[in-house]
Amino acid sequence: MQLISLPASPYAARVRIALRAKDLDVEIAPPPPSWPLDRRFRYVSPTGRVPVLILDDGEAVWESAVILELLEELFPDAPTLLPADVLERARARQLVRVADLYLMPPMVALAAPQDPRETRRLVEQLADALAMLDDLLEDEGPYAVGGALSHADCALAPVLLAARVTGGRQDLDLIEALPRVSAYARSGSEDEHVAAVLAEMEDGMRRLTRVSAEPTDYQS
Ligand SMILES: N[C@@H](CCC(=O)N[C@@H](CS)C(=O)NCC(=O)O)C(=O)O
Repeated sequence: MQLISLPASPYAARVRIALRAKDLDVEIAPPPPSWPLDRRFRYVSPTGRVPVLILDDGEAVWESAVILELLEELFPDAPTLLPADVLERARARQLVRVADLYLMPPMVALAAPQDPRETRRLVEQLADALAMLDDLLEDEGPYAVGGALSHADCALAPVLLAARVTGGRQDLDLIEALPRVSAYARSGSEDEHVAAVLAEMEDGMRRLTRVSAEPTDYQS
């Protein structure tokens, strides 16, 4: 199998945490240089986005939450990342939805230049979503649901790293004042798989910052 992934992508990071936790042998590859417009890449990823999981028979599966679920079903003998209790399972899936529907959209929008009013609106939207997460998390860390690594942690740990970086770009700490979110973000890296992938993300983000700070031909 192959995972088309970028180190800094929170969506790809959640799948990489799951692959490590399940100890699955998967080649990690970047998208082609001309993505997301590359026609062959669109063939495996109709949305032009990463991550994409390419199975050994060439079948491509995209959408990170779907890939997480597929890994559970394809590899039933690997450690599960869904709690045994049916309600806890629902809660883990709910937290993945919170990441996708409420936390990621304002961060994705803030990654592009916005006018100051729109920036303020998006930062408020992100702060509201983080406050909601603070109410949803349990007091005991380092895992969000059921005392073990689950899809919820695969999704939330990378998103909270992205939220810290997004806030930092606005000279704001959006996490520190939220007791459960900040405790969870701190203790997340107690899990070796989460810690390894967060380190890859930080490295990827540092490289992106360096590339965007390098003078282009017309600047030099
Ligand atoms: N809903 C998708 C979102 C994936 C996504 O937006 N990935 C970003 C990287 S973080 C991407 O590929 N962006 C490229 C683009 O938007 O053109 C998923 O969960 O897999």
